[in-house]
Amino acid sequence: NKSLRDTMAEIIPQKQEKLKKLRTEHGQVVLGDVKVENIIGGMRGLKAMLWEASVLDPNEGIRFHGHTIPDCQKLLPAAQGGKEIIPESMLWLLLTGEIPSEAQVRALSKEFADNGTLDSKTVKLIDELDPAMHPMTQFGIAVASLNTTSKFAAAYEKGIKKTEYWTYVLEDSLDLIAKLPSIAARIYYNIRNPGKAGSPDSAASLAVNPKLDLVGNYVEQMGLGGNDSLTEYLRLYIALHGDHEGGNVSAHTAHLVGSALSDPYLSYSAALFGLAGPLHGLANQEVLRWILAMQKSVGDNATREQIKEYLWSTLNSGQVVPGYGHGVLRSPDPRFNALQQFCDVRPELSSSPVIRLVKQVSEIAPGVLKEHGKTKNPYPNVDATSGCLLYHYGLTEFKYYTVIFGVSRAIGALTQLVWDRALGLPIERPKSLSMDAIEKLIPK
Ligand code: FAM
Repeated sequence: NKSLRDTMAEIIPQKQEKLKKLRTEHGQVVLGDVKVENIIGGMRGLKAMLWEASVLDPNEGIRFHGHTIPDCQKLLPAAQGGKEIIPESMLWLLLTGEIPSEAQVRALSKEFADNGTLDSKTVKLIDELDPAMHPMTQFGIAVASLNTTSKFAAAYEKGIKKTEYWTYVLEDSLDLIAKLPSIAARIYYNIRNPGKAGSPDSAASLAVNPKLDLVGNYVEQMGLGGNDSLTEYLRLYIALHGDHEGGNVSAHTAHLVGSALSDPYLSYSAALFGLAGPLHGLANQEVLRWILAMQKSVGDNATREQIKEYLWSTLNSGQVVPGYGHGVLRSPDPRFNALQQFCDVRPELSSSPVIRLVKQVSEIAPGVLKEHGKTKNPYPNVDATSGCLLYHYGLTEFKYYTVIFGVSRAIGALTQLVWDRALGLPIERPKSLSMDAIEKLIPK
């Protein structure tokens, strides 16, 4: 039952050796061409980033160190008394590539609870933010402000060896992951209780119970404790949203900003602002808005034809169908399937009108999107259902949904940041070209 730090210290030299070999023996191997269309097409399809913890197969979906989601559901320890994967287990797998023991996961939960309490300055900062500010903006501000506590930034200022960077980045990352639920819950409290920010009553929302796992605490801190189904859902949701290889906006942003040796708080804050875009993390909020509008229009017992018509009206008005399509995936998202299965085995969920409608749409929309003929992937992505479940559980503040995604994405983005420094990766600096410069390179 080795500690996480000892496990990392053991694995890192092996990985460093592997990278050195790749560079010296295969550094000149060509893995693909750069086409003009890659440059003007958001770098789609360019194999241009190192990302250790997960690889997205266009057809099979995400694999975490080679493990599929169903594998992880079988292998990774759950919370005490729970069945679903917890973020602590997923973080251990992402960081080390190993399946943790139950004792290792419990130790990590305890460490997070011990370090989860926010200092009074951070609480004051959050409480003083304009409650009308989007919760993701509040989240990014609070996370960035913690950089005053960065062990990496302090050590760098003093002068440390490059080989030591990763130890400080790991400490900061674990500290940030421990505090994210407290920050997120504080923002939630202030949205739900206008005018009560900083009141004596609000202090209760910050208490961290040393006996609970990360999500167990988060749910209590949001004031939603006592609902085991919601707690289990959030454990699964947060574990599954953790990592989706490196090229997505939030993950890539953390990696890019971190490559300038900005500390983990600044790097992850930048990632959160990318996550806040409607084509990325905000999609779950958009899906819910769209599904509720559909429900209002077609009612609770909609026919196939009515749903088809509604889908066409969305497409014909020039909008995307939110929750469908993906930059890399070309099949139904296994994260969507996992959340759908979570609903299928719980009658109180599968009979909920909104969740029923989501399922019906997922059976009909692929045909409509194929006929529409634009999107390369007509299948649901994870956002097609995630927000609707939150709504069912009574989280009716749509704008808050992406914050929960933000609590999750940290486990993947910060894992890679540790590896970036452990592997000594350099500052990222791709070459850009103007249209004139591209034209000059085109063979006549
Ligand atoms: N509905 C209608 N049209 C769509 C579409 C959808 N769901 N998805 C893609 N298209 C269109 C797209 O707008 C583009 O049209 P134009 O050529 O007119 O610009 C065309 O199909 C080709 O796009 P693509 O290559 O298939 O997709 P991209 O890689 O450019 O974009 C997404 C990927 C996810 C941004 C895009 O599918 C989309 O906008 N989906 C809806 C929003 C969404 O669900 N985002 C969440 C993604 C999720 F995985 C996450 O990050 N959380």
